[in-house]
Formats: sequence, C-alpha cells, structure tokens
Amino acid sequence: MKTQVAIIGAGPSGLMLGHLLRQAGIEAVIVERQTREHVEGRIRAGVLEDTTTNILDRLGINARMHAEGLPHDGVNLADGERLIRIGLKELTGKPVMVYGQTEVTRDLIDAAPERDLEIIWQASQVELHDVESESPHLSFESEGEVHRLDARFIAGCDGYHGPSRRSIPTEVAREFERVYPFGWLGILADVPPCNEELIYANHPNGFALASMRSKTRSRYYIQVPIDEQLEDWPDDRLWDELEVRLGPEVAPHITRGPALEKSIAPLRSYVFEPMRYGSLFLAGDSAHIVPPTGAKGLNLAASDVAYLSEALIGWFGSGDDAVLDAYSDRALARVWKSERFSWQLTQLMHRFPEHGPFERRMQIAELEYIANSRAARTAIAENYVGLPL
Ligand code: FAS
Ligand code: PHB
Repeated sequence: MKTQVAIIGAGPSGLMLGHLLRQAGIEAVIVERQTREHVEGRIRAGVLEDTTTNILDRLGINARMHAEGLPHDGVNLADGERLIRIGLKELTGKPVMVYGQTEVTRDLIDAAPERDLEIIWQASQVELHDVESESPHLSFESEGEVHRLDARFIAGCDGYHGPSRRSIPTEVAREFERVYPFGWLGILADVPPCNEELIYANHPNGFALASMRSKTRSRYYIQVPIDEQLEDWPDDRLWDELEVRLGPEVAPHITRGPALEKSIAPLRSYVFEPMRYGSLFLAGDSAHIVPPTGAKGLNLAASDVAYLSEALIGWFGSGDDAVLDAYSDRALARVWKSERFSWQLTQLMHRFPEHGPFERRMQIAELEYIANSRAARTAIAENYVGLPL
C-alpha cells in the first residue's frame, strides 16, 4: 500500500489530521490498533476550546456539536465558602463548548467514508521503519496478514502508550515529567447536572469537579489517592462524597443515579521534545500529557493538528521545508503554556499529601486574590478558553 501521510491512531488527533489532509486533497490512511466500537466507547474529555470547534467547523463536521453541545460563558471555582465565577465570555469574548470527546470522535469517524479517509481498524504489531529517511513505511498485521504502508511522512497520533515516540532515538529526545500523588475517580450518570456551569472545588477531603455531557447526562470527578481501588467506591459512597466536597450551596442540587461508567485516571504532566524526527511528526498525547484540571488534553491535540496540517499542506503545495522545520517549535510553544496552566490549576485546586499549613495558606490567598481581582480572573479565563494559535 502507498499513501502520502500514514497516520497511526484514530483518536481525535489522528482523525482531525486525516480529515484536514483529505480536505486539502492529500492522501492519508489511518492505522488503528483497536476496533471502531472500542474507540467510540471511550469516555474522556468534555470541554472544547474554539481551537477545536474551529477545526470541526472548517471540516463541516459540526452539525451535532452545534445542535447538542452546550456553549458555556463561565466556569466556577469553589473554595468551601463560596463559588468564584470566572466570566469567560465577559472577560475574553469567547465561551467554551461542552461537547464530549466521545461525540467528537464518533462524528469524525462517521464522516470519514464521505471524505475517502481510510481507517484500518484492529491493526496489530504496528511498527515504524526508516523514519529518518524520505521514504518511511509502516508494517502491521491485519486479518492475519502482514501489510506494508509506504508514505512520504508518518504522523504519530498514537497517544501516550503508542510506538511512535519510542522510535525517536534517546540521543535527540528530551523528556519532562511530573507525576501527581493522586488520581481522578470519575462517574458518568444519566442525571441532570447540579449547576448550569462547571464547578471545580477545593475541599479539605480533596478536589472535586461537577461537569456534564448534556442537560440530562452528568460527569463528576473526585481526587483519590493514586493507589485507590474502584471497588472501594460504590455509587452511594461517591455521591455522598460529592455532596460533601461540592459544599452546602451545591449539594441540594445534586441528583443521584446509577453509574454508566466509573474509572480512575492517573494525573501526570509530561512533555516530549522534539515533536519531529525526520519524516515522523508527533501530535497529541503521543508527545504531551496534561492533568485534566485545565481541560486541555483534547484541545492541545487539536492545536498540534492545526499546526501540523498547515505544515504538511504547505509542503505538499510548495515543497518548502521551512514550514515543516517550524512545526515542532510552534507546537511546543503552545504546549508549554497549556502545561503551565494545567499544572497551576492542579496546584491550586488539589490537596497534596506533602503540603503543609503554609502551602494551604497559599491556596487560600490565591483564591482570595482571584475572587477580588478582575485581572486574575481574566488570566484564568484567557487560558481556559484557549490561547491564540
Ligand atoms: P488518544 O490516546 O485519544 O488516541 C490515540 C489512538 O492511537 C488510540 O485510538 C489508540 O488505540 C491508538 N494506538 C495506540 N497505540 C497504537 C498502536 N500501537 N497501533 C495503532 N494504534 C495505536 N482530557 C480532558 O481534557 N478531560 C478529561 O476528562 C480527560 N480524561 C481523560 C481520561 C483518560 C483515561 C485519558 C487517557 C485521557 C483523558 N483526557 C482528558 C485527555 C484526552 O482527552 C487526550 O488528550 C486525547 O484523547 C488525546 O488525543 P490523541 O492524541 O488522539 O490520543
Ligand atoms: C469532563 O467533563 O470530563 C471534564 C471537564 C473539565 C475538565 C476535565 C474533565 O477540566
């Protein structure tokens, strides 16, 4: 098989990149390890910056997002005493869109045939070859046969656990990491949200988040120790804890219901540099991970894809290497800003086992400052809605 861009991974970054390249008339094939059902069944992010909604609008894969998504003009921080509202629209002119990653992924997969974007599902043993050359290829097994896919470029959109990053020699690689001493226990339930907008809460028992997928489906998270076991959290215990952590003002508005999905996700900040090696380009979680506190994971994948598609479309149009050479630095510049914001909000809203009374007073003082400073709220709003590309 032969194509112009071989993409590993049918997550949001691989799918958005595939569509943008096809829209520009560039050949692209996606090779994905899992089944379509598995990929469509994942419960992940829920808040979209306009970086991401703009790509979906540009692709015309936006009807369901605008019909079912919820534009939010604000977000709230709870410090146990009050809700501190960050007026996103008022302070930046931009809302965010609450529309699940599950739905975004489904829309992108549904629209693939129409754009002649081929996705090879259940491809195992995916390996990258000759990525430092101008004629790299992938090998993989599918339906019991070994296949070879030749391409001019390979896009590693295979997430944190994929093979792409590992095919970049350690001599040129730089890695930066912060693993947090806690995780997020999430629950998805078909109950109405407890508030019109999201609430991030800092409580003595730990962090909590009230989010949603629609007016009838809610998504909640609580901070739990890194070694916590799911079986220790039957639904009722989780609802009890959410009422405690979200506080007396919000608790009466929480509607309980059976969990559709419940899982614990670890928290990590991670950046891999460079995001390009020869004919291999990394995008999304294959190159960086953010703690979900800033709602940046999916949106960073989208901004990488915005830069990478521009570079590849430019190169296939002009053969000018400069646009390709600039990709890694351009993408990383925005990645580091989102890493900083996600790390800062995680520091502010979680309880760290190693924190003492001084660190706690720092959190209290910062929340007090945010509550009383339009400038401080504007800084958070600018980052939350997404910094310009
Ligand atoms: P993805 O991981 O989504 O996709 C990579 C794809 O590559 C997958 O389909 C995988 O099957 C495929 N792949 C991997 N190895 C392969 C191989 N060897 N061969 C072929 N294919 C291979 N962000 C938020 O903002 N809020 C959240 O609440 C949130 N929750 C999250 C929960 C979890 C458990 C995880 C892992 C992430 C969460 N994120 C969240 C971040 C999330 O949104 C990611 O940033 C986003 O999925 C990144 O998209 P991709 O880069 O496309 O990677
Ligand atoms: C979610 O709805 O899953 C969600 C929202 C905001 C975050 C993280 C997760 O910061």
